Amino acid sequence: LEQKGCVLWITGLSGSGKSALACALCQALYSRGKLTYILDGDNIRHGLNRDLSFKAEDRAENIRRIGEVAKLFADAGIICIASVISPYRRDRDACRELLPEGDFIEVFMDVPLQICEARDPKGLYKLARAGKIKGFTGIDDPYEPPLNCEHGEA
Ligand code: GGZ
Repeated sequence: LEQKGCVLWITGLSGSGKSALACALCQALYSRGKLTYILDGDNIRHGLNRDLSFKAEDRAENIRRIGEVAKLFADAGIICIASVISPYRRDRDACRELLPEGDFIEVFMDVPLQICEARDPKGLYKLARAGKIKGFTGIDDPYEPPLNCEHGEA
């Protein structure tokens, strides 16, 4: 295997297109003969992280575990694509610290709440507005955009 592993960390609101970008990247890299693996927040919350809620400390633990798993994939020479809201800058920065300089590439889905909410692919924003989901990111829970992501200014 000639490939060197790394972590592509895609952060942004629900409905911003993180999973779609991860999928497109995975296909583009595959067609170039690269080995990739996607860690998707929504999927991992059904398995590895099914014990975690959406309160701040559980989001932090969710991100910590995903960061550690992503590092394992990178160590194995795989391009690991993490697509998770990861709303707290501190939690993302802690994942960055796990990897050698340059091996953690942070990508910000810079899509305004208004657009994510208009898309509302799973109807979750509607539920959050109705108060049926409490602590929904962007509605009544914070999202801190990156200040130092790898693809230009936030
Ligand atoms: C944000 C929530 C919430 C709350 C359920 N806040 O768009 P989705 O549906 O398919 O993906 C979202 C997913 C977020 O999981 P993450 O592990 O990426 O979040 S974090 O990084 O903040 O830990 C959304 C759904 O779970 N979802 N409740 N309250 N998103």
